[in-house]
Amino acid sequence: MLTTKIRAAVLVTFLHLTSLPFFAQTAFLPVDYLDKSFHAGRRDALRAVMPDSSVAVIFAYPTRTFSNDVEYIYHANPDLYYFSGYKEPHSLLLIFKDPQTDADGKSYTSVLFVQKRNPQAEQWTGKRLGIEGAREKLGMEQVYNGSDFKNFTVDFTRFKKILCDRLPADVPNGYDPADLFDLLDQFKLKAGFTGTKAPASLDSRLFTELTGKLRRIKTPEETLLLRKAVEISCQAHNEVMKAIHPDMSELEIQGLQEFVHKKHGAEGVGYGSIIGSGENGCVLHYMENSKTKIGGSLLLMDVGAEYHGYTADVTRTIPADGKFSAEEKAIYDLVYNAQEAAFKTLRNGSKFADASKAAREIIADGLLKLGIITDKNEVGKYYPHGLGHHIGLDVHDRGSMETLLKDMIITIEPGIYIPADSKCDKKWWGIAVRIEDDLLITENGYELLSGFAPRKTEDIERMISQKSALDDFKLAPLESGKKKSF
Ligand SMILES: [Mn+2]
Repeated sequence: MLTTKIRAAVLVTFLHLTSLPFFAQTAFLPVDYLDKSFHAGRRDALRAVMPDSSVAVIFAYPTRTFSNDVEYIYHANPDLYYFSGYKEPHSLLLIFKDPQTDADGKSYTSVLFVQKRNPQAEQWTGKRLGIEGAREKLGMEQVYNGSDFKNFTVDFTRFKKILCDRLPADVPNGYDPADLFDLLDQFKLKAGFTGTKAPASLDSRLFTELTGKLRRIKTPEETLLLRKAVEISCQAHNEVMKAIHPDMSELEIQGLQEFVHKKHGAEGVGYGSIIGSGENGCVLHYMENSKTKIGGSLLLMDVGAEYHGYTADVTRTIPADGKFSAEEKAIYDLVYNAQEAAFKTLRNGSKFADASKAAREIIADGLLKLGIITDKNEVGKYYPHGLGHHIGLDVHDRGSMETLLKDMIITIEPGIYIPADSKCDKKWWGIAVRIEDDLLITENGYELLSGFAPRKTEDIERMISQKSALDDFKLAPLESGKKKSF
């Protein structure tokens, strides 16, 4: 990767370049993105529940520094994507409850401010949709460059409610006079902020509530993308099961998981992949994955593919040596039974608290019987987290799940974690088990979307005994690794 210092010099040389040939940008691209009618439908659905005289204001997420002049791979704000399909930074979407009229007397209900086309910048960071692209590809009627927001006549003070998420903080003011910093700045001026104090009409609680009500119920298009993300994730887990060997490293297993994702077109992961062998599995969000040899203990893998923005969330815990020990199986079966008990409660209209209670009861009873705890109230020591959450454009997707409804897609993920030095027989030390599945709530029950990857101990052992195409994937040893001294 080149640095921006070189970039500045090169820019001068290539100023005459406008854009890449058209065919190079359209051939062999995925064809199953959400359609513009989906996003238009979501805007209509939001407008239908917005209160009278209100406007929803949705800013792009800021870009983030990875190192020096290198940025993290950009992730779009899920709300902005959901309601417009726009995935670029430095942008702003307005959605109005009541139709507005432009200077030509044309009525509109939403406005998108996009990143301005810039051939020089696009040569470095990729093609921008611009005004025309946002009109054609996203079907947005009112589209302007971000630089037009400053003089755009919208009097935010006349709305009874300005619905918006928490505004992004610590946003740097870059060289672009219409970057996110400026958009935020101009919004605050227009909306009547006094210093950092927001006007009384600004309501992020209601924004969260209304968008959560929409986003927690998946449309058929979204369900299809989530099904795909989940199936890809399961296939990755299965391939690791087949290929696993105690000599492997945690990083290597992460690589195998993510290789399968990408082989199937998943652009990334929905969260940092968690590959914890032995006691590392006790760290709930362990992402270092630094152990060079997983050995023969249990391996906890919490890895989910993100496909076209929608992320799976699947955890499997497997014996790296191919066979669960008696202690490992005892703990595993407890988690499995807890998960099954939770599954049984699920259906349209059921209470998530009932699923949580069912799972917690089984784990508490089981730990008591095994002598790991002496009082059921101690269960939280070894099962310290909740039972599940929505998935979608965020891995912890927005929306209440107090009452489960048809077409929600949720995870059920009980776990037991027994770190060394716990106050129990040391034969249990270092055992960590989580089983996490993704389920579609239906009228009378649920559909297990992640059933592609085995969950029962005997099925996992059978999967591990299978051959993997990756068994024969051998790389030459590193020459630099042979050197013993400088
Ligand atoms: Mn989860």
